Amino acid sequence: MVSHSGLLTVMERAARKAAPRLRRDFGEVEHLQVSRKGPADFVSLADKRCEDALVAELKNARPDWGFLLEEGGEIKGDPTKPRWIIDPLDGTTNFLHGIPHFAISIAVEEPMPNGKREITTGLIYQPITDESYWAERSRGAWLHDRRLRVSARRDLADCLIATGIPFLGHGDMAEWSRIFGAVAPSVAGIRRFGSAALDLAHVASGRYDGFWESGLQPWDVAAGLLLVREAGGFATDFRGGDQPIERRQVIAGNDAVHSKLHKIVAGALR
Ligand code: 2AM
Ligand code: CA
Ligand code: CA
Ligand code: CA
Repeated sequence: MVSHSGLLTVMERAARKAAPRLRRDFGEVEHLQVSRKGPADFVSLADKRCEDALVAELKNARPDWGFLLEEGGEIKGDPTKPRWIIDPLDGTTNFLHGIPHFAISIAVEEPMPNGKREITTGLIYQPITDESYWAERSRGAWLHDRRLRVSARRDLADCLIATGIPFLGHGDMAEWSRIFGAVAPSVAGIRRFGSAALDLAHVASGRYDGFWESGLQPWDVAAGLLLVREAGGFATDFRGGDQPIERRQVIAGNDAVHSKLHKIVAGALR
């Protein structure tokens, strides 16, 4: 049994405090006010309420830390301190369609002595299943008190791969189609469940053998990337580099699956 740090206790408490409201809104989704941030880019009152609840709780616990929020944007804090990167509801489209596949994602980004900022702690909490995926740098990835490990499959023909499909006005559909055309005939199956955070949590837990998607925002992937790496996996951008957040591209999996997916993706890029 492992006990996580005080910081994760703070994060999990915030997520568990925000979750009942999210569950209640999910049960009355037909009454929720929904607006559009762009074509097919929906946001509901539930996203905002959840984000507000998380911010209030986390601000209380760490008053001088800043935030990067999907809905609220940037809230500046003490630049020498860590900041929170939060997606209050990853999988809004599922949520609005009554599909119970969505999560809260909270990551901590810390300033390092070399001037860079790195993700050091992550939590992905799935309110409907009450599953809490968490990772701390060098301390592994966990589902509650169970240590997570990426899958051991090495032959693509045995692999279940997750992806995200570009949607109206977002992402490069032609590029995605070329990659899909090359991946699909080589693997056992492809899934698109609509929550990048949970996709990465499921790569970390070995349910999926691999994942690729582009056009993702920092709050979609910050916690999930740490989970995959701490579970012994690889998570890079499409060129195999260590900038999946900056380049908004993710390929993830164990070493073998990652390298095979990377080869296919590289061949499909123009
Ligand atoms: P969101 O639910 O927080 O907006 C997966 O492709 C990612 O894209 C999800 O993590 C999702 O995050 C985001 N996304 C935004 N709008 C979407 C849409 N219309 N369809 C699918 N994903 C969407
Ligand atoms: Ca959104
Ligand atoms: Ca998201
Ligand atoms: Ca969201």
